[in-house]
Amino acid sequence: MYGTRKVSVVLPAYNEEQYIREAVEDFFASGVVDEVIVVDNNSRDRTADEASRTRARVVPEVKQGYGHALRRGLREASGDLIVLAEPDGTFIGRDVLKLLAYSEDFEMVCGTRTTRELIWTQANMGWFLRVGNWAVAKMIQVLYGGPSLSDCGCTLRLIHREALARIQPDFSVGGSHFLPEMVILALKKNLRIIEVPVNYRGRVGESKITGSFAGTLRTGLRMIGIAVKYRLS
Ligand SMILES: Nc1nc2c(ncn2[C@@H]2O[C@H](COP(=O)(O)OP(=O)(O)OP(=O)(O)O)[C@@H](O)[C@H]2O)c(=O)[nH]1
Ligand SMILES: [Mg+2]
Repeated sequence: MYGTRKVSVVLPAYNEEQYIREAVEDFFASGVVDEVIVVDNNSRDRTADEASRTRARVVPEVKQGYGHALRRGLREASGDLIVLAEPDGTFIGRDVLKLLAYSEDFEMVCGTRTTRELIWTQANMGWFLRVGNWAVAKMIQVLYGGPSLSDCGCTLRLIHREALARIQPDFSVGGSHFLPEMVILALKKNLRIIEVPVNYRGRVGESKITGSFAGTLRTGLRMIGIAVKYRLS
């Protein structure tokens, strides 16, 4: 609980057997998390088994994709404040407290992985990823007259249930470029958004999206595509 508000954490999981249990425990260990939803996205390893040994609620999502998994988790979460994160060891459970501190004043609080002091040595945050995330975030900021944005690809973020209800019906992206759609829809509804610096560590287990240059480029181009599409529509 955060004050009188129930806090949910959504963890999209595709073959994350190595860290899923520790991730669930780490988020509960923050002391403020009431519910963890693990969305098992057709994992072929023991992700679901491992998750079911924890206090998390495990829900299967058969539509394959990062966006589909997050959208399913957002539908399942029962909290007043809903946090999106990843179960791969890149994010730290106690950083939820940073998001919560700003949730008093903002309807959406997005993590940013651009603060050098918080990027761990092993983190997958090379220059291309860092500059690319920053450039697409700035593009969205300019196109939609948003607040200062510096990272368009940070899963760790918080949204109020009422704010989510206003944008949820318009979600359309099921792939790896879901996060910018979420921000763009929120900006179009004039929701109050702020970014806060969060820790970013190296991942445990195999990377699925930004582990390769090609994967990063593909996701980046899709993010630009969605930013332009909504501006023209
Ligand atoms: N790529 C991908 N990720 C999925 C899918 N379903 C759920 N996920 C989860 O979405 C999160 C993002 O994928 P990651 O491989 O961590 O990608 P990333 O965060 O860009 O890069 P790294 O953490 O450095 O590997 C992970 O928690 C995945 O388990 C899916 O269909 N595709
Ligand atoms: Mg990751």
